[in-house]
Amino acid sequence: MPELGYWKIRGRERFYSTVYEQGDPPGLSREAWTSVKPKFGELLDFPNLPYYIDGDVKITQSNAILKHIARKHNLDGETAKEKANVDMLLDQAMDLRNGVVRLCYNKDYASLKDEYFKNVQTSLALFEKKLGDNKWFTGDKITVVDFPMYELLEQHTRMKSDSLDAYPKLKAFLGRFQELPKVKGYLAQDCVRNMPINNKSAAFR
Ligand SMILES: N[C@@H](CCC(=O)N[C@@H](CS)C(=O)NCC(=O)O)C(=O)O
Repeated sequence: MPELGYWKIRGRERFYSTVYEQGDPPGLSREAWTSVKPKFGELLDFPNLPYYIDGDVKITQSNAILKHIARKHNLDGETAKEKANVDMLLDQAMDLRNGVVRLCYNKDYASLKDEYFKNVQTSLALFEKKLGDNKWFTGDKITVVDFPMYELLEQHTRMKSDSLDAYPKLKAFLGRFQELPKVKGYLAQDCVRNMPINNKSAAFR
């Protein structure tokens, strides 16, 4: 079974999971990972978290990992147009993630939050328009993109419960995704429900 190495925070897919837990405050030690990271230099070209080891595929970079898993499960789009959309949306989702991660790990989270939610409207409106009347972000068939998009949009509603109220299509997408039987079963597990989104050093977990 493939191995995913990551922090003890929310992750995805069926895998053999190696979790690295950050130390508690005040030290917030990253030693669980940094103490073994040099050893990973023998296995990985660019040691980092997450890493993914699947036979002779040994990779880091979140989107490379997602695309590898997607190709194995035919979730990377069918036509050239769909594949291009998948690639674009994965990077677009990463841009959204980087913005929200910057906020969540900022010690001034409380004072910056309103400004963040004001500014993110432009981005949410574009995702709403892109989704349109499609079931999934690239059309009728679910692709890998729908996974990080679910994760990110759901996180926004955790941070601010009404954050998708102006985006009925995004809201319906969240409902549709979490009703998929396998997703529903996955999300119902205590270990998933109780898994924080961010590390202990974050202001919003
Ligand atoms: N571009 C990389 C970023 C990787 C990254 O920044 N990982 C963070 C956690 S999200 C980390 O703690 N890495 C451990 C390290 O820097 O050694 C990706 O998308 O995977």
